[in-house]
Amino acid sequence: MTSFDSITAQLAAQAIELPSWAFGNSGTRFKVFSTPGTPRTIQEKIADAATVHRHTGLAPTVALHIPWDKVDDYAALRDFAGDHGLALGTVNSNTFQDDAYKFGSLTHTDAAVRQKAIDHHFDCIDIMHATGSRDLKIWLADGTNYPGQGDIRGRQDRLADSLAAIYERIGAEQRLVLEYKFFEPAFYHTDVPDWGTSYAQVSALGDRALVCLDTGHHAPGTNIEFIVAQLLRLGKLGSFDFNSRFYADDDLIVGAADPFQLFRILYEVIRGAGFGPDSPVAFMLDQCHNVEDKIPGQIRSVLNVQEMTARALLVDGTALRAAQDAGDVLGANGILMDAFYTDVRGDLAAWRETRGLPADPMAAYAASGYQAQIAADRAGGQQAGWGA
Ligand code: AOS
Ligand code: ZN
Ligand code: ZN
Repeated sequence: MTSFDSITAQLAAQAIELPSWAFGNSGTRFKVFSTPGTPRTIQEKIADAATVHRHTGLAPTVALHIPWDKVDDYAALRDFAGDHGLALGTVNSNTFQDDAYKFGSLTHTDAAVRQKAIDHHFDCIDIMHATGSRDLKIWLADGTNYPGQGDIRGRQDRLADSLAAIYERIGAEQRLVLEYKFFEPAFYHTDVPDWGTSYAQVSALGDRALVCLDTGHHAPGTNIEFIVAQLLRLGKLGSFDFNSRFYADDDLIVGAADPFQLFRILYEVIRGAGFGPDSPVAFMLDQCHNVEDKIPGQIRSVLNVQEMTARALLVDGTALRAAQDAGDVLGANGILMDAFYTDVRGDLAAWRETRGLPADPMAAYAASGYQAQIAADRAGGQQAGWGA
């Protein structure tokens, strides 16, 4: 098997973007619990994201959600993030919480509603110029609940027109990533339900339009690593929203539900040249911490991604290909499983110390006093999505 020492340079280049909304309170329609120390402003969310980065060296950027993270001066917000050792990352649009969007946004039958949704994306692009963000991420809540409620095909055509207007506006260095989701909040059909639809829509736009794969947005049993392999083959995998699911869009800590699936996904990312500083694939978390503390939740998440990345990098590709070519079914499977079963935690801890990071970021955070300090300092923390 490949040695740990030979993979550290690749590990050192790993970057995982944190979602600003992961630091806000979240929950279900039954209850949103508030957690002491929850940020009240985007500046406090950035300070918390910086704390995750300080303890792990893994999370140099934070994604914004507009209008949840709306401020008057985005250039100043960029400087604020820079002062905390972070850059601002992906800008996420929001066309799902205005009454006007009850029956759709970019797909709506009413041209005025479609234009309102397009204009919102134009605002997001302006923000991206001020923040220095590369990616505009579009996730749509559009869809229907009952057969016959909408013209599925007409909605697809209107979506294509709306996306074309948005794509035309993005800058030469910017990208549009289109996320798919097979259900929720619409339950009969969604307008971008699967990777094929996202691929068809972004392919019609151009090279800087790519697919965003949210690991929680697939039916049970879906082979997600196959989708990863295919999109990389087609040059259309733009980004990941990492999280994990037991049942639906649970937005739980990545790697918590099925570490083996995360390993298999990361193996295909590496196999398809989707990993590394020159890769077009952005790693992002898209999670909610409903009952656990948010900062350790995010620390645990990036560490899970790092651990499974290390294991995937340990796969002996030469031996695996030889076994595959020889038709050695169990030999090939054994080579993959050897890497998956390798406990890399000790090696990672020792390597972190050589880089001036805590060997155990979870323990270091718990001992830092930061959680007690924010709990004392901040009263009335915000729900994720407040203020919109
Ligand atoms: C929604 O299910 C998607 O996963 C979005 O990427 C994201 O969670 C949302 O934009 C945050 O509200
Ligand atoms: Zn997502
Ligand atoms: Zn989701």
